[in-house]
Amino acid sequence: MIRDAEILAGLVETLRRFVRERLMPAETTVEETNTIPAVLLDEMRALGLFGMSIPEAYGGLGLTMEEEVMVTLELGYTSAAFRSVFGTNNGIGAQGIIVDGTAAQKAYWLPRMASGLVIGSFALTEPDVGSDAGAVKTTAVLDGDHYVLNGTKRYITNAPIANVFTLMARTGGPGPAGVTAFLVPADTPGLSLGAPDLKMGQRGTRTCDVILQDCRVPASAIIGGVSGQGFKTAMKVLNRGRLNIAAFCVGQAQRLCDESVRFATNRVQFGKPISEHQLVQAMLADSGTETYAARCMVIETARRFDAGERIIQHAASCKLFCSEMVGRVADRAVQIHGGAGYMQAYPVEHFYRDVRLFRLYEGTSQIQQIIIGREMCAAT
Ligand code: COS
Repeated sequence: MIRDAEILAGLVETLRRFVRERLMPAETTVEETNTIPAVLLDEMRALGLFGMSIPEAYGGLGLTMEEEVMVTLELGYTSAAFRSVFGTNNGIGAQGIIVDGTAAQKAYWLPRMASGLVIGSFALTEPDVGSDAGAVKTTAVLDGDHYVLNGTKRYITNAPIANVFTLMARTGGPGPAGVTAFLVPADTPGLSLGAPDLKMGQRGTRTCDVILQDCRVPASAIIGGVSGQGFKTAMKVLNRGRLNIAAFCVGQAQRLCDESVRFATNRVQFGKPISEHQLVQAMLADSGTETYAARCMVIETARRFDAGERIIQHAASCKLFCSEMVGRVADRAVQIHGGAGYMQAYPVEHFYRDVRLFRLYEGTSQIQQIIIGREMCAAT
């Protein structure tokens, strides 16, 4: 749902300019320094990027899903590291509070997250708990009016800069029904961070372990105030997150298509630009077509989301198709660039590494297939 087409067009245009004039020129610096320049973080805060999907009542822009998708298509045109710094505040770091939080939790945390002064993060994965998210081993034991948390969370995006974690821990018996979501401030005694993870790509994105050793949080830190609901909260958060990632993948694919066209029209071989060679045109055509198909499906699913439809299957389909699609597009982009595509002087080199993660996090492609298959069978 687009509430006001003119306002959205203005926002999209502003972000398009910001991406092209401010973020794209900084891509090489981010690659080299593994850090996002502080001045750009300030500009992101000023543009409201940290609170895009947080309701207006709490100081955010309150974008609908369709609006969020249109904006994300633009943001996907540059390095994924930029998205990851504000992405958790709009997505997995804040959505748990938005969908299931108490009034007090929303009133306290959301305005702080919307302004970007507080960074929210999402801690579900553990050393032994990845795809089987209902098997969380981190324990939360009631002691008076507090819970005592013990365990390790792994590969947690933005953990090194986070102020608060939506953290899933076990309060009850085995399986998803025993999992509870807590809001754990990063400065809680007993919470510490592991060494920074060294990753294949997405340089500038910070991840590390979050370690809990007798970390005490009040019972009021439970999202929604009811224990045993944490797995469902996490899944609801991921439904939306998967759609957002899918839209981001489309933005990345569009950039890769444009880089491929630019290179192919300038590179001359056998006496003419390689864009005039049919085998290169075939690669461009496949990438352009897949990017367009992916764009259509994310917009369609966002509309369904805004209409209140059950979109579990469609969000998983978007995540599956778009993340696999951008992998193919990145591979072709490197191929079209030839030897140049393997060189760091060309952006396709790091995009190729960066996009590999989209098939893994917020549910692997195989998990998306399981979700889609289950939903299809349940619907008959
Ligand atoms: N949206 C809303 N509710 C959901 C849901 C979804 N997408 N998926 C499951 N649920 C609900 C179910 O309806 C069920 O509720 P009831 O107990 O009321 O019936 C409950 O949650 C348990 O679901 P289920 O039995 O399907 O749980 P499983 O252990 O079989 O989990 C999958 C299934 C594989 C879907 C889940 O573990 C998953 O998504 N894993 C991937 C985790 C992931 O993405 N990790 C990345 C971490 S963040 S980077």
